[in-house]
Amino acid sequence: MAMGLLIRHWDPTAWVDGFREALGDELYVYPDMPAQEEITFVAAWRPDPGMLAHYPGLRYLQCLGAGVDQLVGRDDLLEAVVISRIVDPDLTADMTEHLMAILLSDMKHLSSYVHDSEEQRWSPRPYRRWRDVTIGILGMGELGLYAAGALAQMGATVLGWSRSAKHIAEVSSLTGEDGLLSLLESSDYVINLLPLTPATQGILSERLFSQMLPGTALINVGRGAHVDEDDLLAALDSGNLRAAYLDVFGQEPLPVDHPFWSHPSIWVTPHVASRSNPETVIAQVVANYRRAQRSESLKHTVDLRAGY
Ligand code: NDP
Ligand code: OXD
Repeated sequence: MAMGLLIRHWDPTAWVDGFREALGDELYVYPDMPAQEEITFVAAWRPDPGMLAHYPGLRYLQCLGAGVDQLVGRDDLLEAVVISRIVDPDLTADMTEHLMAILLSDMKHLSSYVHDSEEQRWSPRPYRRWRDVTIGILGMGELGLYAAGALAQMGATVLGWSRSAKHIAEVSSLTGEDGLLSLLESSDYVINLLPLTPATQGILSERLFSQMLPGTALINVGRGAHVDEDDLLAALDSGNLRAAYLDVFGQEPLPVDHPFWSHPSIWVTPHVASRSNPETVIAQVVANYRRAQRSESLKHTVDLRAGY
């Protein structure tokens, strides 16, 4: 048995060095990954369409990040392949830090003050404290739950929406269409931390924007394909949505001529909200590979029917 490492769109250097140190000759690295039966376990990030069909022995596919939309439902994969993903304290905490940075910057009007100081304008704006804001989180999994707890601890009112109900101190757990509606009707900030699945694709559309409080700010750190881009632009232009902080996009990198770049109410970050850290993640991937070698169940496997 051998492991293949197939990384696209990320700098692979630290991953290759770390996996090589842990696995030595058991590791093959793309593009020097021969199509041999021996490669039964592949650790991957965004393999190109069709690439996985070259590995007839593939039985275990380990995503190097949290979101598995890039791997589930591909037509270059056998149905029997087990897919697993990353759940990691750094990935979880980094996401919460990113969300807090955006929320605080918005609440404290930091980008307006940067603009004011460029124009030598002294113009204090109203204070907003954590206790003044209601934050709705779509998706209460590994990342959403932790963020919800941290924001509630800061004093914000936090509502979380998921398929199954959660029990977490100081956070209201909502489910179903009614739950979604009450979250949208009460939140000053709506954070998207859903996985991208057939059920959630395009969910951030006119239907949801029209139910949000006037002046809501959207923070999308899920996936770009959660957003209907035309509907988002229309909601911002009508003033129903006040601002959109976007970290993920249908096409990445975001094309230079995309209207999001120049929209005055959109802030773009280049898919950096949270990134798998090779220093912590390699060990858990190697542990999963060893489990596969012993024919044991892998950690953090994906429910292929649910798609996450
Ligand atoms: P999880 O799988 O742990 O959590 C997913 C959550 O979404 C669960 O609470 C689940 O409900 C809920 N959910 C799924 N489908 C639906 C639905 N149809 N209706 C309502 N709720 C639903 O994922 P993570 O928290 O680990 O990650 C979430 C996403 O964040 C990733 O899939 C990825 O796309 C994105 N991400 C983005 C990063 C960035 O840098 N921008 C970095 C890392 C991840 P239930 O609990 O009931 O199952
Ligand atoms: C992930 C990501 O899914 O970085 O881990 O987007």
